[in-house]
Amino acid sequence: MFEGRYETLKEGASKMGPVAYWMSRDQRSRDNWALLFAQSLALERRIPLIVFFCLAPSFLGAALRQYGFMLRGLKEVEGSLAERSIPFILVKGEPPEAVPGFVKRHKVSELVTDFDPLKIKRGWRYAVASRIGIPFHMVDAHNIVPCRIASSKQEFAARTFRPRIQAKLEDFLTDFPRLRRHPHHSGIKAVFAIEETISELEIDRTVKEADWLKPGESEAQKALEGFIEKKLDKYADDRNDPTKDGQSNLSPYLHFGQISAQRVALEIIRNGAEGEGKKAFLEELIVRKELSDNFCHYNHDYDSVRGFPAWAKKTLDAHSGDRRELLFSLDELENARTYDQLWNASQMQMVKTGKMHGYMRMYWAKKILEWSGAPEAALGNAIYLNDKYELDGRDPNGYAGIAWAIGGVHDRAWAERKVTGKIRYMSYKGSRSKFDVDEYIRRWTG
Ligand code: FAD
Ligand code: FO1
Repeated sequence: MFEGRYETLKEGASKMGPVAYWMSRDQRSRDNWALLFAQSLALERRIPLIVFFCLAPSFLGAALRQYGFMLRGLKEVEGSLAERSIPFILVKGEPPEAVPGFVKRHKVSELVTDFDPLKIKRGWRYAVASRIGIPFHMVDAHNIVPCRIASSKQEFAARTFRPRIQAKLEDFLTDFPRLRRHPHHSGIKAVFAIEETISELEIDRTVKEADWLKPGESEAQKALEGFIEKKLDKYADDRNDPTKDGQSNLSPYLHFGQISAQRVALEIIRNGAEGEGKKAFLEELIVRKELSDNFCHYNHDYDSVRGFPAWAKKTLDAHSGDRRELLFSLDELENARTYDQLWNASQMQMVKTGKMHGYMRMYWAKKILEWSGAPEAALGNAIYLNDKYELDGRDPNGYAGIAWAIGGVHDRAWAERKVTGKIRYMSYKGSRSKFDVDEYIRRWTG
C-alpha cells in the first residue's frame, strides 16, 4: 500500500517507545499517507503513535497572515487526532535542534516525516537525521504520484512530464485507507493555546490574517464541494477572467496540506460533471502542480537565475544592456505605485486578500521583469512580494510560476523583444482583449 510512497532516510535499531510523525507539509488528519504509514508501523509493533509539528520562529518571511492560517488549521488537526486517541504536540523552536530534542524527550523509537522539495526542509531533514539514532522515514503525502517516482530527473515542460505522470496515475490515484482509532496509548495529553501561540510569535504583523477564507480541513472540504457544485463546469471558460470567481481557491489549503490533492482529484473525477472544466482542472491540479515539485526537487536553484534554462539565461544576458523605459523600486512595487493601473490592481488584490487571481499572477511577474533592471533583481522582488502577501506563498508552485514568468522555465523561446528577449511577453492590450480590465481595476484600486 505504501510501495513507492516512502523512503528510509536513516536506518537504525528501533528501541522501545512510540512512533512519531513529524508533520510539516501535510497538515491534516485525513487522507495523509505519512500519518497512515506512521500508524501502520505503530500498529505492527503494538506501540503508541504520536504526532508533532515543529513551529519554527520564522519561515521564509511568513507573516501573521500565513502563520495564523496554518496554526488555526493545526488546532483542528489536534482535535481530529484526539478523536482517534492520537496526541498532537506543538513543539516550538528551530527544527534541527527541537526535533532531536523531542525524539529524546519522548523516547521516540521510529520517526516519520512528510516530503517537501524546498531547500530549507531538505536542510532540516539532513540535520535531524544526523542527530538521531533511530530509523527515520519520509513519505510523499503531497503528490499523487510520488515526486521521485513520477520522474527521476528535471522535466523540460508539461509536455514531457504529462505522459510520465499519466502512466503512473493508475497505480497511485487510489482510495485512502481509514485512519484508525489508535489502540496503544502514550499517556501524553497536550493542548496548545491558539491565541497565545499566535501572539507570542515574533513575526511581521502588518500583513493581516484573511477573513474571506477560513482555515482547516473541514473548510477545505467545503471549498472543494462548493467548487464542484458551482464552478467546475464553467472552469475552462472562467478561470482566466480575473473579474470572475472562477478558480477553486484551494491553493492555500493545498499549500498547508489542509486537503490532499489526491482527495481533490478523486472527488473531481467521481462527482464532477464531464466536460472541459474537469479536464482543465485536473491538468492544473495534477500535471502543473506536480511539475512544480519536480522542478524544485531536481533543481536546487529554483529561486535563482542560475536555475533558468540555458536559452533563457542567454537571451536575458544578451538584453541586459537594453535601455529600460521605466524602473520601479521594490518600495514602489510593494505600494502599487506604477503607471500601470492593471498591475497596481493585482498588487492590491494580493495585499488586501492574500490571493491574487491566477491570470494576473503571470502578468504581474512579467511586468516585474520589465521594470526591475537585472533579472536577478526581478526574481528577488517577485519572490519577496509573493511570499510576503500570498496565503499560498513559499510553495513549489510559486517558485515554478515565478521562474516560468521571468525565466522561461517549462516554456519555450518566443519572438525576440527589447529587455525581455525571447521570454514570453504579456501586454496590457492583450489583457484588455481577454477581460474587463476596467472592472478589475475599479474593484481593487477603488
Ligand atoms: P485553480 O485554478 O483552482 O487550480 C487548482 C490547483 O491547481 C491550484 O490550487 C494549484 O495547486 C494547481 N495549479 C493551478 N495553476 C497552477 C500553475 N500555474 N502551476 C502549478 N500549479 C497550478 N501557486 C501557489 O500555490 N503558490 C504560489 O505562491 C504561486 N505563485 C505563483 C506566481 C506566479 C508568478 C505564477 C504565474 C503562478 C503562481 N502560482 C502559485 C500558481 C497558480 O497561479 C496558483 O496555484 C493558482 O492561481 C491558485 O489558485 P486556485 O487554487 O484557485 O487555482
Ligand atoms: N513548516 C513547518 O514544519 N514548520 C513551520 O513553522 C512552518 C511555518 C510556515 C509558515 C508559512 C508557510 O507558508 C509555510 C510554513 N511551513 C512550516 C511549511 C509548509 O508547511 C510547506 O511545507 C512549505 O512552505 C512548502 O511546501
